[in-house]
Amino acid sequence: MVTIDRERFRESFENYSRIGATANGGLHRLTLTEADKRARDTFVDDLEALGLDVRIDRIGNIFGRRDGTDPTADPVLIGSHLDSQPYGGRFDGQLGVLASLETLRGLDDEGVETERPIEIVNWTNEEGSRFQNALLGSSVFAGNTELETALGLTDDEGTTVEEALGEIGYDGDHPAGPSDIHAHIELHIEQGPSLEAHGNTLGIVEGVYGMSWLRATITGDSDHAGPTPMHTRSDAMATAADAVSEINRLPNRLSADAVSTVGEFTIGPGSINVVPDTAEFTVDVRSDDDSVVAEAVTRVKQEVEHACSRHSTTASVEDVWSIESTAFDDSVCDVIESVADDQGIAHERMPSGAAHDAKHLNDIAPTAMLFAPSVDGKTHNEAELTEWDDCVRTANCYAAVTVELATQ
Ligand code: HGY
Ligand code: MN
Ligand code: MN
Repeated sequence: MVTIDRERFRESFENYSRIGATANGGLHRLTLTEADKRARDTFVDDLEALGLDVRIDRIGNIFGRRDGTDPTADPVLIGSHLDSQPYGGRFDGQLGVLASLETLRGLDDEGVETERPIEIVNWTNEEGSRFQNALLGSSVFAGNTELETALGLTDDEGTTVEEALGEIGYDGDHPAGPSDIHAHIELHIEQGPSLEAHGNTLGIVEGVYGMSWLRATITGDSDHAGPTPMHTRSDAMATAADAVSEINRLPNRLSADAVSTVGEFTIGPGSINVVPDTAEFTVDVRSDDDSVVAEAVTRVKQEVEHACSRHSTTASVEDVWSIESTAFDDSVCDVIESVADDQGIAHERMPSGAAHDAKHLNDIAPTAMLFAPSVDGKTHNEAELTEWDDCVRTANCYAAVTVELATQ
C-alpha cells in the first residue's frame, strides 16, 4: 500500500506553481518556453533525486524509469503534462505529473518493490496553444504523428518545435516512438462541473471526445468608414461576425454534447475609420460522436460561405488538427473502480470533453484516466481550483491503482 505524503505533495505543488506563476494565481507556462524549461529542469532534478534512469526523446518527452523485480516485464506508465495555457490554472496537467512523482516517492518511502517497472512521463505540448497540434509529444510517442511533421510545426513568430526544443535544451536523442507498455493511467482535473454537481470525488474516465480545429481567413476590401455606402462594402469583419454567431448556435442543432468555440479572432487593418479587409478566427468543435464532429465541420464551412455571399467577401477555411473520440480500456477502468471502492471514494464513470495525452496512449496500451473535481468546473482560467483534500484522495487512489497494475 502506498500513502501519498500530503505535506510533501503540497510543498512540491507550490514549488512547481511558482514556475511561470501569474499575478492572479495561475500559470503562464507555454510549451518549450523559458518557464517550461524551468519546470522541466525541476522535474528532471526530482527524477534524478529518486535515482531513476532519465531519458528525453526526440520530441522532448521526459521519462523516468523505476525498475521492477522483473526488468523484462512491460512497464506501467504514469504521468501527464507540465505545459499550460497562456493564462491557465495550476492543476491542469501539473496535478497528474506531481501525483505521479509522489507515487514513486511513496513507493521508496515504504520500500515497495513492484514486479513491473514503473515509468513516469512529462509530455511535450499537451495544450496545443503555442504549436497548434495539441497532445503533440504523446501523439509522436504513440506513432500517430510523424516526428518530422511535429518538429516542423511553427508558432506565431515562425519558430519551429525543433528550434524551440533546441533553445531550451530538450532536443533529446532518445527515439520518439511506440514502446511496449503494460498499461497507462493519467490523473487529471475534470475541468467540468459533473463531479462537484454529483458530490463525487473521483471520475473514472471511460473515454475522450472527438474534436476538430479549423482556421477561417476572410478577405474583403478596405474602404473609408464615411462615404462608402453599406450596400457596396466588402466588410471582412461583418462577414466573420455573422459566421461566428451562427457557429456559436450550431451545437444546439447537432447534439446534446456538441460544443463549438471561437478562441482566436483578429481583424485588419485595425483602424477606427477603415472598413476591415481581413478577418481570421479559429473554431474548436467537439462531441463524443465523431459523426457529429464531422457534421459540425461541414456546417462551419457552410456558415462561412453563406456569410461571404451576404457581404461580397471571400474565405478560405483550413483544417488545422483533429482527433477521433476514444473509448478507454474497461479492465483498467475496473481496477480504478475496485480501488476507489476499497478506499471508500465516491466516484462515477464519465467521458472527458477535454482532450488528454491518454487518448494517444490508448492506441498502444490499455489506458484509462482518473479525474479530480474542479471547483465550479472552472479551468483554462487562472482561478482553476481543486480542493487539496480531493487532490490527496485522488492521488492516493492513483498510487494504489499504479501498484495494482505493476503487480499484475
Ligand atoms: O484542448 C484540450 O482539450 C486540452 O486542454 N489540450
Ligand atoms: Mn491538461
Ligand atoms: Mn488544458
